[in-house]
Amino acid sequence: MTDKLILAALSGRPLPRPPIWLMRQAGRYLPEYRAVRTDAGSFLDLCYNSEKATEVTLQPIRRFGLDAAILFADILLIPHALGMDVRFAEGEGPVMTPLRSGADLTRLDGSDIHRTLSPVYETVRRVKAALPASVALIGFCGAPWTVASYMVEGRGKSDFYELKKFAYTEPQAFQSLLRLIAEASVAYLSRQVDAGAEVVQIFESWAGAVPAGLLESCSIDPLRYLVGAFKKRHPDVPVIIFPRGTPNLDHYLGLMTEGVGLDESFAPGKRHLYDDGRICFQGHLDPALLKVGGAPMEEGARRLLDVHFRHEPERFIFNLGHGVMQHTPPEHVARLVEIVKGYRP
Ligand code: 1CP
Repeated sequence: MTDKLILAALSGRPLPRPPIWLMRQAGRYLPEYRAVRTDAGSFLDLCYNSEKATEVTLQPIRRFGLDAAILFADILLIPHALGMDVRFAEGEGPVMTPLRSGADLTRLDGSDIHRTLSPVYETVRRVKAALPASVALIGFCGAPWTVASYMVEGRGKSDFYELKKFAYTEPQAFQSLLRLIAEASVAYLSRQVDAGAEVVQIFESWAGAVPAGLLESCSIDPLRYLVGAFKKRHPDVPVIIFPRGTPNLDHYLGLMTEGVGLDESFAPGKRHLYDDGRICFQGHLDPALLKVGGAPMEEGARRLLDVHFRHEPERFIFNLGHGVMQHTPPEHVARLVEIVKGYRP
């Protein structure tokens, strides 16, 4: 039997201590990441360089002794593999020529995504071979609505007007786009699992931007399709869904299979409203507290542990509510890991 705590948490087995990993645990806040990143060329070059992507995936594991590694890649590799001209502009985030109508969808081609994505699968194989036996390997993709937001807006951090306009004015073409992303994502996750991923996380990072009128058709239904198709192929691989910022968590719980990622806006005291005794809760320390460090961070972490773990030492994975912020001191991460690993119910 495996003694990976992340897998035990997701299958509801009792835990000797809370497991921990962090979203964006690899990244610019680590000097060793910046060193590899400088040598690698563009961000996409780094994602498709199996040797370097393996190295940056492993860096936070070596430094902090986290309980899971997350594959170093990006949710925007799917648009890239579908034929979009994704680039990562320095200081600006992702940029691509946007899809603004049904007619633009002819630019996409889902017939051969693995040709582009095969280096990612090689990274998964290499990471799996190098990881300590107690550390789980997490694969991931973006949820269709979130990935579509980048493809239609053409960039990150937007007001989502173009995305919503597409969804409202050409609902059928928009459904075709969501379906194309979902099908590519199932194939992509499936290959990650074949290569060694043991858990998958689906990032609905812009769940908070879904208007109520589009919630079911554009976020919930495409996710249900994605999870259902994935589970058909890999019934035993746990799935974590991260619907960041949603005020409608109850709508998502129906399609959750093993895990839900919570963000820092979720009040821990509300757990019982959503806890059906089945789902593993993951999260949800404010990333700003990790950057602040010291007593506020330690108190924040203990408060979460007291609520989620003390009364029921199972079905909880410690994480942040979102990714590690830039300029977070690595010593704060080390201290957080120490607190979480040292916590006893
Ligand atoms: O130059 C750099 O180093 C770029 C920074 C960076 C990194 C480190 C980007 C650009 N992506 C990543 C890696 C990444 N992205 C990982 C693997 C590493 C890890 O977690 O340790 C993962 C899981 C992601 C997932 C991702 N990419 C999400 C979902 C999670 C989230 O943050 O909500 C999203 C939305 C993206 C898009 C993206 N990629 C990069 C940026 C700056 C962004 C966000 C842009 C925006 O704000 O809209």
